[in-house]
Amino acid sequence: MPGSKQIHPIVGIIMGSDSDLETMNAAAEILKTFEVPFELTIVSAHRTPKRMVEYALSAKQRGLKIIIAGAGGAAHLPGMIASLTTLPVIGVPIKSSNSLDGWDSILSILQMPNGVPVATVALNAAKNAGILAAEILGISDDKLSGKLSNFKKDMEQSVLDIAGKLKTNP
Ligand code: RP5
Repeated sequence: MPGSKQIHPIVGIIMGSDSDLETMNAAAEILKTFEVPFELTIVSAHRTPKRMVEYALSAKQRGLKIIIAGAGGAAHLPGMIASLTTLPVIGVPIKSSNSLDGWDSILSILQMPNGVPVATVALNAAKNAGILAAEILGISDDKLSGKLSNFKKDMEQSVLDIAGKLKTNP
């Protein structure tokens, strides 16, 4: 469209199944708040391995700077993506229907071998994955860094407001 500005995604949000979407949407929502362009799709390490390889190998040349990958159970997606790209990968362990108690997913994503790191956030903590992605991008983007500072100030103020309302507050 004439005059319209094409916005290219710089964060890729991927997940092993559409059943992860409810959890992973939190990453998308917080990136929208910070006005960070992202793409979101399903890529399964086990069910679409060729798509996973294509996604990881093309990510950098397509302009992505960070990949957030969420998966549950035997959660190989974040680690396999990290093995195929030099982009930073943030892993979100998900307590899915096939997960015993979440530990399977946490350990599959966290306990990577030396040389292939995945920055693993807490169980189901897709919002934190989005914040971490924005913080990494904020290193070279002062405007984004300013938005993150305001986010932290707002968070602080909301806790202070709640504490101020507690009758037992000292
Ligand atoms: C994982 O298996 C997915 O990431 C998902 O968390 C889990 C269950 O997938 P579905 O059986 O719901 O498709 O690979």
